[in-house]
Amino acid sequence: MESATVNLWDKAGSVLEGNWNGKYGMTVPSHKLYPYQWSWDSGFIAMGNSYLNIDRAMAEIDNLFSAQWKNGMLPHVVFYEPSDTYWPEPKYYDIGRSDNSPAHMLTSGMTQPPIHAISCYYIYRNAGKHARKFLDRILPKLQAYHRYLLTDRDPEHSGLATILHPWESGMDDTPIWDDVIAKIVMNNAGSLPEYKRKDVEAVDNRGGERPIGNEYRAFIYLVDLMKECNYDERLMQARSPFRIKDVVFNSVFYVANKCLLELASALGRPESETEEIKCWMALQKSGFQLFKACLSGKTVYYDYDLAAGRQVQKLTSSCIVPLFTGMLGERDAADLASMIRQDNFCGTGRCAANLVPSCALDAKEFDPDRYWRGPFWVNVNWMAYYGLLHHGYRNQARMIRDGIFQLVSEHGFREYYHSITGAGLGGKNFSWTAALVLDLLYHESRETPIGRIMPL
Ligand code: 2M8
Repeated sequence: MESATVNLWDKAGSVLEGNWNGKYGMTVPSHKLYPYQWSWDSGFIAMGNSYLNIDRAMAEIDNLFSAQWKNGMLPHVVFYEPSDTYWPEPKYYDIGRSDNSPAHMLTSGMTQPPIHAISCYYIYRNAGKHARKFLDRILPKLQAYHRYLLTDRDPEHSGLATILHPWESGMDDTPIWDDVIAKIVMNNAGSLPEYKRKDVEAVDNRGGERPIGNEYRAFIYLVDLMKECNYDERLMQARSPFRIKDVVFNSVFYVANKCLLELASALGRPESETEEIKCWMALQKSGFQLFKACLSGKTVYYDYDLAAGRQVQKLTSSCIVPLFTGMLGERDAADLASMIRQDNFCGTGRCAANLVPSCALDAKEFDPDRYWRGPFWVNVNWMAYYGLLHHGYRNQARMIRDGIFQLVSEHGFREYYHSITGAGLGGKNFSWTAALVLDLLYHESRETPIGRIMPL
């Protein structure tokens, strides 16, 4: 590696080191702002640590899964000890209302994109025999999680899991659910929950980068509704105004199933398990038709709002993420690659780097510094990178990778970046940004696990 990249490698490693919590065997996303263990953050972190410290990578996943619910649900936050810098606090979720919740731990009552089988595939490729015992105990848990997503979370048998809260998508305030949120606010005018937020204090929020007040109140309204339903899956789906088949969640899920299948075959799991995964993948593949649409003669993918019975046709970074699945035909892939090159994404020269902003530049909702409504996020661009590479758009993929390197070199490992100025925003020393930079740096010289899995 050249000295600039060695430098980045070392810096990324120290971010993960600094965020590691040895007492509980997990890594926080960023001190103060996110003081607990977050599910998909830990998935990305384990990928990064699979290059640096395989024992930590395994501990990260083991500890997360020790909080798995009895129905297979993997909670999006695991609370170890109280912190006064984040709200909702551990007890707010009151998970004892559900017979499925673990008795020994405090967790949230919802999930997040199921990235973890991909992380376990990284561990398998990078650890060899050392990971055997870990994989033997984690595989049944992954299988149970994926089964939960395609049964309890897909009563329609569509092959697509439904999310019941914006936080389950990981892209909290994306414009995709503006209409649903607006309806919740309108229907509950004057009665939305009041509380004291801590996230706006934990981060320098002078620019107002975090989600706005009404959005946050609607988020808490939805948590309260889940609690009222005692986290009963059927009841939640019958009562919730927020029921979305989400493109990013389901794209990640498809790749996770690819990895799970590889792992199950490599470890000699029973045929019933590998067959089950193959059936899921076939169903998922046909399910993606629900997302497919045509925009100016080109294929694009949109979320589907089950409650409204229609696609949510908003141009955000989600639209191009199906590239990451590797399941698209060459024409559809070419359409998405060209969309990334267009003026309203990377093409204008208006942006600080050649990266995909979280919302299209010409959308009325575009806001270059507000959370998931315009800034650059490294994890979504990492997905775009591998998707482009897989479909043969090598130069375009390199532009994305270089854009990420440019931002972290100039502005540090931040949670997200202003898409016009490139300024770092949100949490500092952010774990998944560091972890994914490690993966991209490694990919410079050698094949990475995800690079191997894509052709499947
Ligand atoms: C953000 O979400 C949390 C709620 O889960 C929050 O805003 O308080 C999202 O960016 C999510 O994707 C991420 O996992 C989490 C921790 O980094 O922060």
